[in-house]
Formats: sequence, C-alpha cells, structure tokens
Amino acid sequence: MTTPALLPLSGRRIPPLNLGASSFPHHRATLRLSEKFILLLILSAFITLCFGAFFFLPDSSKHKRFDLGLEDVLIPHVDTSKGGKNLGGYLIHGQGHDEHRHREEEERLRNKIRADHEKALEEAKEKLKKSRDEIRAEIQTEKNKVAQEMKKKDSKPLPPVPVPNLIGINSEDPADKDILEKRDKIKEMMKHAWENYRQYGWGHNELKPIARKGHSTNIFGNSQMGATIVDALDTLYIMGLHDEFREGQDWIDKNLDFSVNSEVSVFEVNIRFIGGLLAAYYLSGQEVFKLKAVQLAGKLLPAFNTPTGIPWAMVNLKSGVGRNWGWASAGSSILAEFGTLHMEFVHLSYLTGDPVYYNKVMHIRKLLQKMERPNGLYPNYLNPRTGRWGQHHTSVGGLGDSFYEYLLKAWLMSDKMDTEARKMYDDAIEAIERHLIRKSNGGLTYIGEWKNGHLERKMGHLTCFAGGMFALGADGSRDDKAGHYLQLGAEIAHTCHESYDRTTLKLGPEAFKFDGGLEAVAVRQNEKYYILRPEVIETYWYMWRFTHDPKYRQWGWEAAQAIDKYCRVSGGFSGVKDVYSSSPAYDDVQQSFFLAETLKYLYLLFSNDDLLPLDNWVFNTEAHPLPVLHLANTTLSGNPAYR
Ligand code: DMJ
Repeated sequence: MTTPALLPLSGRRIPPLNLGASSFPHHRATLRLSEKFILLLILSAFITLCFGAFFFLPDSSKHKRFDLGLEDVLIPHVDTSKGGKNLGGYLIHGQGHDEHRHREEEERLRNKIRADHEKALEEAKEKLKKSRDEIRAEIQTEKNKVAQEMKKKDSKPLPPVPVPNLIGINSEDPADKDILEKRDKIKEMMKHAWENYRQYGWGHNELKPIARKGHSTNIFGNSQMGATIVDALDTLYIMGLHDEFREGQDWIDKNLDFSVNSEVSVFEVNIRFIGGLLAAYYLSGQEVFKLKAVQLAGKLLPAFNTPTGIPWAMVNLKSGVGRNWGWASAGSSILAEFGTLHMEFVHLSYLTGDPVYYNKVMHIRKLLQKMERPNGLYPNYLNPRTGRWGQHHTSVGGLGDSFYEYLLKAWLMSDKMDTEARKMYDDAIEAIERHLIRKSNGGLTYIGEWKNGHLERKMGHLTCFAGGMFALGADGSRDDKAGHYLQLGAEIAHTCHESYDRTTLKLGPEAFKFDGGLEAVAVRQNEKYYILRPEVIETYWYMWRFTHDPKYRQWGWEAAQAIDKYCRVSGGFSGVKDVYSSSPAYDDVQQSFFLAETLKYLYLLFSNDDLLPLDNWVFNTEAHPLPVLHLANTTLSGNPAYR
C-alpha cells in the first residue's frame, strides 16, 4: 500500500493528511463553546436591562390613553383569572380601577425587575471573573448531566440469548520453562505499553511514547474514545492482567460515550471498538461491553444510507452524515472496509435478536455476488452511489485484504454452515493464485498487486497476514487441496520472514519488492518503516498452530526481541522510520493494534493450543476473538444457509 507523503497510520487504507485532529480542532471547539456561553450571559443581562429600562421611562401610555379618551390601563401581567383579556402578555383591565393600587403594583414590578437585572449583572460579572478552565468545567458538568440522562435511556437490557460454547478462556501455563519465560517477557512488554499509556495517554486514542502525551489520527475523528483501552482489553484478559482489565472496564463504563460530534472510520470503529467490546464481553461476561457495542453499532447504521446500501467510509457519530475518503478512486468506498463488517454484525444480530445488522452485511454480499469481476478478482474500489467498480486495482494487502479474510471467517464463525461465504472465498483464492501469486527468481513466493492491467511485483507488510489465512482455510478447501494451502501459507510465512531477516533491525519494512534483482527488500525511502504491525507474527502463530514446526516460535521470538530492542523507549513502544538504519528515528506513535494484535499473537505463540482453540474461536481482523456461533436453529432472516 503506498501512501501520499505520510506514513499510513493504520491498517488497510491510505490515510489522508493527519492534522492532529485530536487536539487542535477539539480545543477550538471548546473555546467556541466557552465564548458562546459568556456571550449568551452578557446578552441575557442586556435584555433584562432593556426590559427594566422600559419601565423607568416616563409613562407615555397614560398621555396616549387620555389623548384617545380611554380609561383603560395597560399593565404587564399574565394572570387572566381576574376576567381581563390577555393580549400578548399584557392584561387589559376595565374602567374604575384604583389609580393608587396601580401605582403600587407598578412600583412593585419595577423593584422586582431592578433586582432581577442587578442579580443577572452580578452573575455575569462573577462568570467573567472565572478562568476559562472553570467555565469549561461548568460546561462539562452540564454536558455530563445530559449524557447521564441519555445513558439512562440507552441502557435498556438486551434480550437474553443462549451463550455460545466458550471453551479455552483459561489454560495451564506452558510446561516448557524456556517457553514460559518467553511468554512472561511478552507479558512484561504488554505491561510496559499499558502502564505508559495509562500514565501519559489515558482516555486518548493512542500514546506518543516519546512526547509522553495522547495521540490520535483522523480514523477516530476528533474524538477521545480511548481506542487503546478498548483494543487492549481482551489481551489483558487472556494474559491474566485482571487489575488492568478492571481499570479499562471502569473507564469504559464511566467515560465511553458515542454521542460525539465526530467523523470516524466505520471500518476502524467496527474492527477495533465493536470487535474489542464484543470479545471483552464474551471473555469476561460483563454486560457493559455488550451494551456499549450495541450503542455504538446503532451510531454506525446511518453510514449504510446510500443509494446501493454499500456504506460510506466515514460517518459522523452525532449527525449520521456519511462520506468517503477524498483520496479514494471516483468517490468510491473501499473493499477491505465495507467488506470487513460481517463477523461483528452477525454477532450483534445474535446478541440483540435484531436482524438489522445481519441484513446490512448480507445485502453487501448479495450485491457483490451479482457484480461482474474482472478475471474473477474483486477491485478495491466500489462507488456507493452507482454500484460500479472504480479503478481496477486488486490487492490482498492494503484496501483489499480483510475482505477475503472475512469470507473465510464468516464460514468458520457459522460453524461451517455459511457455505455461500466459503464458496466466495474459494473462488476468490483461486483467482488470486492464478493472477497475483508468483515465485521470484530466488525462489520466494510472493503476492503482487494488480494495477492498470499489469502485476506490480511488490508485497506489503499487510499482505503477510495471508499466510495465516491460507493455513486457516486449508481444512475444508475445494478438491481436498488442504496440503496445497498449508504449503502456500508456509511459503508466504517464509517470504515475510525473509523481509525481516534482510534488514538491519530484523524488523520488516512496510513494503518490499521482487524486481530488478531485488528480493524482499524495500526500495523507496517511504516504504522502509515499521509501525509495530502484527501481520507477520499473526502468520507465524497460525502456522505454529497448524504445523507445530518450532521455526515459527523461533521467528516470533526474533521479532519480539527486535521490537524490545529497537522500538522500546521509556515511555512505551514506538514505530521506527527505517529498518535498514542502525540508528533509526522514531515515529513516536504507540499504535493501539500493537496491544490488540502484535502482543496478543506473540503471547499465543508461546501458549498451549488449548488457549482460545481455533475450533471454537474466530479472531476478527484486529485479533479480537469471537466464539463460533451454532446457528443451525437460529433464524437470521435473509440467508437460506442459516435457516
Ligand atoms: C490492524 O488495524 C488490522 O489488522 C487491520 O485489519 C489492518 N491492519 C492493522 C494493523 O496493521
């Protein structure tokens, strides 16, 4: 995946410019709010003043009255009980009223208005004496009150559903002392990442481990939604870091609020937040996670309001207005984004009994099935207005990858009932093998990208996840080609290991070439970085589970040591800008997926197989484990495969 100018901060898309959205616009928005509040106070004091002044003016109405020869008096009043007529807040009384009583009444009203007006001025003066922070705190208190009210409304209990078979949440320690020591080291790295985030970035989406402050990117809009907390929860849980898990749960319970005026990535919020919350719910049984996941999912639904039902890439959580990334071909949505919702959305329908989520993702599938596919491949871009493909680029890396992954995982998650998904996966993988997978002169198997009618001989770090996917899909493959796909997985794992081994730091570059005599090395400067990504370690772990070849543990350990040596700083872990340099610069970002995925896969690599066994759990693309659903007797409207 290539990026205009900046490092891709996350995942499978090309992020547009990161303008530090977390701090600056938010700060400005808060300032505007405080200023508006003060202006309003001054304005209300001014209106009170004018209103009062009206009564201190000479009573011209009397002259008018005599001029007109009327004896009625106009008295400001709203009480109609005495039989007068109320006209615009003024009560018209008939003749014969005592002049003296009126004067007294007028005097009483003037005094009251004067007192009110003085009080309002005093209050305004008091407000102006307060610091900006105090005013901000008062505004926050008001906002919290409103949020609490809304929370009460949103917290309706969900209908009970049969809990899926949750096997292997706990497991014995590995018997081998050396393996246990390695696993303890990974746990220590997790503690270091978590504790620094807690100290310097708590509540922010991510951490800047060198500047020691919070960090965010445009995928989270201008929100502070604690992405690292949500993403890390299940890793903390399976590592037995229960105090840390409870801290996270407490923050989520009290602070995670989705009624924010923030434009977020539907894909990222789904895989990190909904996936993270659902996994935390299944592992711990704590209802709060389920409720939050469902509340958040409701906020994503407006993204599907497009002419085709293909969702927008981004949605404003408050207004529900959606749009696509400016950089995407012809206003298109991205295959790996709208095609990576299935697992989480099926679980949401399962847990709520509401088919709305399931119907949304099945609609996408049906639409894709009807479309013509060039060479049997799915292009990365699809226009949600016209339902037509954008540029014919195909990739198993950035922009395409997890779409294929979710076809396979939809089948696995349905207890292998969703044969329609399996067929789509098999068809797609056959086309990929035919058109995108090649062997280099040096004998390395790689997956290229199809662009404008030719194959680009370049593979991304992101593409390395595919080794694990091929191995995971081997069992149940068409024509009994299980051995072939396991072998393909092993070859991809080997190539990706080479991409690590051929660097100075023994960490893999973002993209590497197989061209002009070069094999598995990055050429362009802006492809030499490593941002704590998990995909290579993910593939090692799947290959370990399916083969138990000790080289996968060895390769995983090499990567863990390199991360600890070159990415660890006293304030956490940072990405590095050049894996070919012996003293690389840091990018100063501790990505949330480092805690969600990289450290989790490493921990699992040095654990026994009965911890989260693959027959019972399916990991979403952010490594959040979701249980297999036995849907044979469950009605989820729309797909005969489930009936
Ligand atoms: C993660 O957010 C997920 O794995 C996603 O699918 C793409 N890649 C990043 C980490 O590299």
